[in-house]
Amino acid sequence: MAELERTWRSSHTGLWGWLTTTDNKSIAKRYIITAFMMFLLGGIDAAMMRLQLSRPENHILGPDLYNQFFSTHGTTMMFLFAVPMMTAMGLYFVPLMVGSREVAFPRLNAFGYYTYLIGCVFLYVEFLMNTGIDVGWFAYVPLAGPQFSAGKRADVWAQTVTFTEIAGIIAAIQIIVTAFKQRAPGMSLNRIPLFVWSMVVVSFMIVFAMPWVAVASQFLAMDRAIDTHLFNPAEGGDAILWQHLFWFFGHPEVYIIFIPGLGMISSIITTFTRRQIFGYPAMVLSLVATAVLAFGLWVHHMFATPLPQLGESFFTAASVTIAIPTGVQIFCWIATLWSGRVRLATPMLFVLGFFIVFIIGGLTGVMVASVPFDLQVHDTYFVVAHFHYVLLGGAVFPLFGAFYYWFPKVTGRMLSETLGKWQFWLFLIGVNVTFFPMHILGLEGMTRRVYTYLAATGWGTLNLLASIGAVIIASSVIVFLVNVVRSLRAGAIAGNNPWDSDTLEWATTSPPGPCSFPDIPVVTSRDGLWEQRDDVPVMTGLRTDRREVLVTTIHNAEPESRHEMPGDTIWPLLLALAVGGAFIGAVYAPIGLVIGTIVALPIALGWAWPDPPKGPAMVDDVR
Ligand code: HEM
Ligand SMILES: [Cu+2]
Repeated sequence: MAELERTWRSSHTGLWGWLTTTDNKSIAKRYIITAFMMFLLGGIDAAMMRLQLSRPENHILGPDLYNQFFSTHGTTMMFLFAVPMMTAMGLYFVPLMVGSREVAFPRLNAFGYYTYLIGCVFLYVEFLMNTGIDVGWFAYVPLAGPQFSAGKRADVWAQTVTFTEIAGIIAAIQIIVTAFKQRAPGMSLNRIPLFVWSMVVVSFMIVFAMPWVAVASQFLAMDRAIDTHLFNPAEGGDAILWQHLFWFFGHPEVYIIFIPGLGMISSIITTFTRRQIFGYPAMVLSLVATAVLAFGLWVHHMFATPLPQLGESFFTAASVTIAIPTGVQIFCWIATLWSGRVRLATPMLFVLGFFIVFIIGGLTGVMVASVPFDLQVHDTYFVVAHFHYVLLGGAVFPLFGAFYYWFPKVTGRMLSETLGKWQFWLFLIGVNVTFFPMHILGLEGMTRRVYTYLAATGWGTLNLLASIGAVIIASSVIVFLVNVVRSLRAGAIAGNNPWDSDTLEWATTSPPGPCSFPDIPVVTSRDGLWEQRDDVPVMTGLRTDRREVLVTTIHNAEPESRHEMPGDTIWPLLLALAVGGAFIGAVYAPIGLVIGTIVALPIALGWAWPDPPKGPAMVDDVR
């Protein structure tokens, strides 16, 4: 046991240990904290916009700064907060929930995180240098092209996106391989916790969706840097092509953000009703169906472009259809809540908030799926209201619920329930006071992305209301931060399984030790810990002097082989710096990409160089 701890603990101490660690829990924790900081920064952007819009003819920000604020806010929230936060939760909890000691590729995992971090720093440093992006979060050409967007702002957008795409794809690969090949023995496909399923589904979506925007944003960068004219109609390019490429990624992106939220909801409902979710196969199949359908409706973002009537009808139909699998899940949850005894702890409150807010967003979604209605409200605050209801309802409510639920596992201490309830009510009220009036503003014709409006429009009162709502949201987030700080210092000690949950992450200590599981648990039913209580059967046979994980078969999770994980190393950080230098350099001069690549090559070689052998190998004896 002591040897096992030593093997998995970081091989260096201090700063060097911090920079070289590849432990998935450390990396995921940094990911979560960084993504939360991005939520706070994006929130500050939003607060500035609400300040500017609180009165008619206000001149606090001015048009140029307002453009930078909404673009930075949207890009931060979508690319630097929501998706990375979700994948980070997956990187922390998927291995624990399937009973494994590590993610599949720990070094690559560290590289992914550092790439993401560089992207975050890059965006905000540029913002401070007055090269903040001002092309919105979807950078439409020709506006973002070389003809209409001089300077570096659109390039900064293109490269920020690239960083997060790399990190996202890496995280997705980790999650897929960990969930399919490293599950504890006995966790057959039909015993995988629903949160893990949601992360697997989302990871496949990431793998299919993100390359599109990565390629598109590079095309944009090339159009701008070396005149490729891919999106320039005057030279045979196509501006609408940008919209197709972007939204073929962009629509699935929204589902990538909230499907993990659905998984969190399932985990929380299971625990706080003490019931398995009603209709497990239906739940899993709905997740898969949502993912597949999500790739067939991107054109509903483009109803205002010239489209054949048949195309419009098809994409309307597809957009309405996707409400069905989500509806199925909602009914399964309601059935579960109906049949169980609900404990209204804070995580469960956020689930109820999710129901209210997400369903309103879903209903306005069905409304804008209809072309005549969409043409009326396109580019108005009605759409801003709609997508904030969906994103806050589908992602942020579940996330806060998940924070309250899993905080004890990650830190070993409970968050305060009293503060939790305060936070919840402030958040629920704040979100509705901020965003509900925007529906009306949109119907009255207030367009999005305008830095001010005339008093004669009569929009002042509702805008002031929305701004007051933003203050309430901010106070809710402050309550959360206070709660976290207080709990870290003096919160109640959690113990292994404070909520009496069923899944495997609760079988180990809180926080989990360096090796996560001293012994690999064996799964005998979907009820997990509820069936076995403190007496979880375990498997032995992994070496204690090496970082070994158990590899199991995809279908039934039968032990197949042992796999040794590489040790801690500095190479991922160095490579991320080199790649970061290449991309950022490319913004200022195309040659930067070449120099960065040349620097990256020897680093990649160093990374690939085999570690010195650690004594003779042992025969494979897990079977
Ligand atoms: C926390 C409270 C939030 C407030 C008060 C807020 C407020 C705003 C405001 C005022 C705008 C600009 C509207 C305009 O001028 O067109 C905006 C745009 C946007 N917001 Fe938020 N927001 C919040 C949270 C979020 C979250 C959590 C997400 C995503 C996960 C998000 C995603 C976006 C996007 C994608 C845009 C569009 C940017 C663009 O037009 O390019 N927001 N938000
Ligand atoms: Cu969409």
